Amino acid sequence: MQKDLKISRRTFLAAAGGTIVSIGLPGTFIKLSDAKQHALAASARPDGRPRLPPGQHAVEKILDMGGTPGTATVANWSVRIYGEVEKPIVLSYEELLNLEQVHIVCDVHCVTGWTLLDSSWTGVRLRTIIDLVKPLENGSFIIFEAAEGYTSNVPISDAQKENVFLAHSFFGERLQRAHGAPVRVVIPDRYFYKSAKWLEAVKVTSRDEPGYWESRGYSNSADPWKEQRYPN
Ligand SMILES: Nc1nc2c(c(=O)[nH]1)N[C@H]1C(S)=C(S)[C@@H](COP(=O)(O)O)O[C@H]1N2
Ligand SMILES: [Mo]
Repeated sequence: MQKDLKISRRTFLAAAGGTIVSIGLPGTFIKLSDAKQHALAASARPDGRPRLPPGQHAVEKILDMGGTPGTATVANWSVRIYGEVEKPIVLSYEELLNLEQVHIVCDVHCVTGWTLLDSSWTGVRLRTIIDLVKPLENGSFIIFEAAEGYTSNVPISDAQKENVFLAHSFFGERLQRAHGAPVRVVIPDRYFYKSAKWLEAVKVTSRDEPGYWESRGYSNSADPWKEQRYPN
């Protein structure tokens, strides 16, 4: 544990303040205080996994990783849930707010190396929405379709986890455009490229469809604790 921390800290310091090559816009690391790094070293997740996945560095604030924003506003946004389902639906922003709301505090991990701990979100569990459309038996994958052709994909079993959700608010305020407003996906336990911003549709499919980054050299499974950054 201690040894791991030293390695990750050295890597972190080397990157601190510098520009990193990212699969979005270039970002800048903001260094956590020594006290916080220390507290981090002592902590593990309730599931026993290390708080910081291997090769990740904690940052103070969420980074804007770019991408091409959608033009939807809360007034005209909607999400279509369709594909291998019994009952396809379209939900407006208002309809989303009328579903059961959850407040989730979670860590998010960008494949470029930064981790934001204890990020606070409000939204609706994806599971709640998947239950509404009733997937058919062959509905095994979820494809997120976002503005300007961005997509990401996960097995439906991942999408149904308790901590996977569509977010409309971040730390109690409406999501900013840069971070995916009106609504984005958040999948805390996968690298952040799975968490599509500017969400437009959720498609249930029988076959997997590798998404934007998944078909450009990044891992399809994207498990940060297995350090699945590249195809495995
Ligand atoms: N629509 C869309 N969603 C996206 C992206 C994108 O380019 N377009 N980039 C992904 C990547 S690589 C990351 S790391 C996160 C970054 O989210 P953030 O900018 O809110 O930190 O969004 C993901 N979702
Ligand atoms: Mo990313």
